Amino acid sequence: MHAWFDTAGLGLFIHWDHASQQGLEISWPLTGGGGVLIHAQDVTPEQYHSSAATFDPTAWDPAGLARLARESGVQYAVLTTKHHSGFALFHTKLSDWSIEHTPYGRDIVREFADAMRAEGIRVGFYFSLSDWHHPDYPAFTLEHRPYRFGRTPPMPDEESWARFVDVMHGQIRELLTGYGTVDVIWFDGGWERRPEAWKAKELEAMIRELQPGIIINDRLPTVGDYETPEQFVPPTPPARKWETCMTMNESWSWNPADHDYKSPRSLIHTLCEVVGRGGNLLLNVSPRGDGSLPPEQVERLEHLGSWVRRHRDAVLGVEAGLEAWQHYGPSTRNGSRVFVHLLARPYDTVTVRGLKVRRVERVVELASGTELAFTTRTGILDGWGDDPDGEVTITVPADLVDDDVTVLAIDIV
Ligand code: FHN
Repeated sequence: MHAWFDTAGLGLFIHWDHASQQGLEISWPLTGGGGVLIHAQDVTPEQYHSSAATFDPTAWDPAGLARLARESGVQYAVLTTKHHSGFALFHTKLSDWSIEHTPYGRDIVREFADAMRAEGIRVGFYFSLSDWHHPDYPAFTLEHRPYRFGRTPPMPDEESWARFVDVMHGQIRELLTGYGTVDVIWFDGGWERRPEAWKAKELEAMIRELQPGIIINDRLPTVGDYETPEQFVPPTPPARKWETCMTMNESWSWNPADHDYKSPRSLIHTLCEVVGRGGNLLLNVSPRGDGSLPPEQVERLEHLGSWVRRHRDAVLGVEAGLEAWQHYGPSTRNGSRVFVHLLARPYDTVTVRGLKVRRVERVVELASGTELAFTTRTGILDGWGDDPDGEVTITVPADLVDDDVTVLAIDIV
């Protein structure tokens, strides 16, 4: 895979649509809500689509968002260029259903990509294969309710489908030719049609030709470089690279009725759990209809960022650390330095097992750089060997315990 992605650690997901003006979850309300997304509302497709006409997010501040992302440790950002609702946040010659034909008019995808790159953040495009607005898909109507996974809306006749696939491939070509280097393409919605219908292999060939360095997620059926568990940290890490995408509350896009926010601390714990198992966390934010981020989400990003700035070396640019039995909690590694993340309290000392104890050079509390006292122990007979495995017990002074997660760095020569 790509070295940068393997150890990226933290990405930012951005779910946004004109319907954010109505405070609606993205796309699902037009199908009648959804069992999976507990806060998704039920409105008619007509009502859902109506807010495209007034979309004018004058408070959208891509430079501010990119700065906040960089300050929070974000390494890549993925924007919904087009969700299942079919509305494109970019200018497309292949449809009128886009930001170009709204009061705002400017190309949000371009503004996003330019702003992220200016802050050194890699650029990712989310793109839904399913399109509940395009007549050839066909568009989702009241007759298609209730929504059934993989069965609605029904497959159209061959000609309509061929036209749709041309438009869909064409829009992806537009995204991959007009916006500079695109680091990640993040597909979604592939469950509604069979793999052959998407012409997945042809699409992959086009993508790799246009953007040879790109990473493709696993949701274009039969294609993909990495796995995307959703809203969940897998107990056993997938065999290949993976990324957990997760919302801060229970909605992907701005929903003022959803107050089910995770605490800032639990988001930091999730980041540690994910990177400790070799994954990346793609943490979602949801701009409001005017483009501004809700204060609850800014607060969480800032809190996370303040912790990441103090513990950057332990979560960014690292790989999975020790085996689960060696330490009660996540751990990461960068070369000869092992980081143990202390998520559970209380503790006076922390014991890490199965280390080459004679090679432990030093232990520091990462945020302050304070060197910590430690003792080692091996089995009596093992201790007669040259390079025995044993345990290291580290004293952690109470005043160095972090409110969220304390990290100890162990240097093993
Ligand atoms: O239906 C979407 C949902 O709205 C959201 O975009 C998530 C992000 O992974 N993906 C889909 C469900 O798997």
